[in-house]
Parts: sequence; structure tokens; C-alpha cells
Amino acid sequence: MTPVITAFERSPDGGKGHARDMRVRWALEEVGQPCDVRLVSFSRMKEPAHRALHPFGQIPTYEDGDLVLFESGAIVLHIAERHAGLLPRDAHARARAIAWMFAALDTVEPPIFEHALASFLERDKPWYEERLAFLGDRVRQRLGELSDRLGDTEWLDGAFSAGDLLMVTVLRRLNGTGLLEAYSNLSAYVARGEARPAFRRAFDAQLAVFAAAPSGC
Ligand code: GTB
Repeated sequence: MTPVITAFERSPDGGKGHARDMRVRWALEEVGQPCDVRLVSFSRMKEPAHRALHPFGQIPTYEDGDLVLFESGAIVLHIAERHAGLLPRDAHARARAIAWMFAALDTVEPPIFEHALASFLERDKPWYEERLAFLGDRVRQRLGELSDRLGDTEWLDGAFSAGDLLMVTVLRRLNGTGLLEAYSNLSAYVARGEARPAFRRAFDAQLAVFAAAPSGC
């Protein structure tokens, strides 16, 4: 059975692949699993039919037979557990790769997401510059720590894993802000992730949706 995922009908990011369906598309491409994509509008996401799949009325969701999942991290973990290629076979290495998945979503993504949200939504507030500086410092702290750990290795812990996949999707949100570019090993790490053929295929697929129905933003 071909799994079905949901994605934005009109991507507010102009096809840059920052919405969280991108990490699910990428994981599916890495393991060679085709999927169908159901596009949903912002209003459709809040209707009961979609809320039955996703309690918070968001994308992405994942349906495969009887199984319905929400939360991009849980979906990527499910894909990685069901197919070879995204998690090591060795139990300890596998546990560490999963720890990197949590680190990406729970430790590194929150300050990056807050920073992006502030620059988007709070620009006109009198305290904007002060808040942005504060959030920028929080992002830099995490990037510095991550950069120290990555050093000059290719991936976070041995071979490319679902931990790298999630970390790259989180970090690439900073592309062009100057924050990521201050850490040359992290910039190169993101570029390595983005150069993977599976990433390119996933990126092109989400971009094709935007090209067909460009956002009004
Ligand atoms: N923790 C959940 C997960 O990881 O799956 C978060 C899901 C989530 O935030 N979904 C967002 C959504 O459905 C889309 S990805 N929002 C609609 C709503 O809540 O009504 C977040 C996102 C949105 C837009 C951009 N962008 O334009 O750059 C980037 C990321």
C-alpha cells in the first residue's frame, strides 16, 4: 500500500521546503518508498475530517493502511524503523541516532523556529530589535555547541541517519540569515544534506506544488 501524506496546498515559504512535510518527503525518498500527497488548505486543516488525523489541525500527517500518524519526527522515526537506510543496525548506534533526532527537534529547532517567527511576525513591535538579538544569541549558543560536536566529521554519528536528516531540515531554515554561515562546518553539513539525491527529489516535489499554485504572500 502506498502511504499518503499531507502538505500545504499553498506553501507560505514560496517553495523553499521549510514546511515540515519536507522532512517526511525526504525520509521517504531516502528509503525508496513512494507516497501520495494530499494537499490541504489552511481552512481544510481545521475541519473535523483533517482533525481526525491531526488533533492540532496541521500538516504533515501520514496514513498507511490502518495507521494514521502526525508529528513529523514520529513519522520520520516510523519510516526509519520500517525501512533500511536511516537507522544503524547496531543497537547502541541506533539509540544514538534517535537521540540526535530528538536533539534536532527538541533542543536545536525551538530557538531557530522562535527566531524565524519573530523576524516574520514581530517586526513592527517596539521591542523587536531587542528580542531578535536575544533570540539570535540563543540560536548562536546552540549552533556553537553543535559545531563543536560535529567538528570536521561528515555526519553527526557515523553514517548518515534520520538524526542528520532532521538536523539538516532544522538548520537549513537559517540559510541566508548569516547565523548558520558563521559556522563553516555547519554550513558545509547542511550543503552535504541538501546535495543528497533523495533531498533533491523531495525538494523538487514540494517546489512543483508551489509552482503549480504560487502563494499570494
Ligand atoms: N510539531 C509538528 C510537526 O513537527 O509535525 C508541527 C507541525 C506544524 O507546525 N505544521 C505547520 C502547520 O500545519 C506547517 S510546518 N501550520 C498550519 C497551522 O498550524 O494552522 C511549520 C511551517 C510553516 C510555514 C513555514 N514557512 O512558510 O516557512 C515553515 C514551517
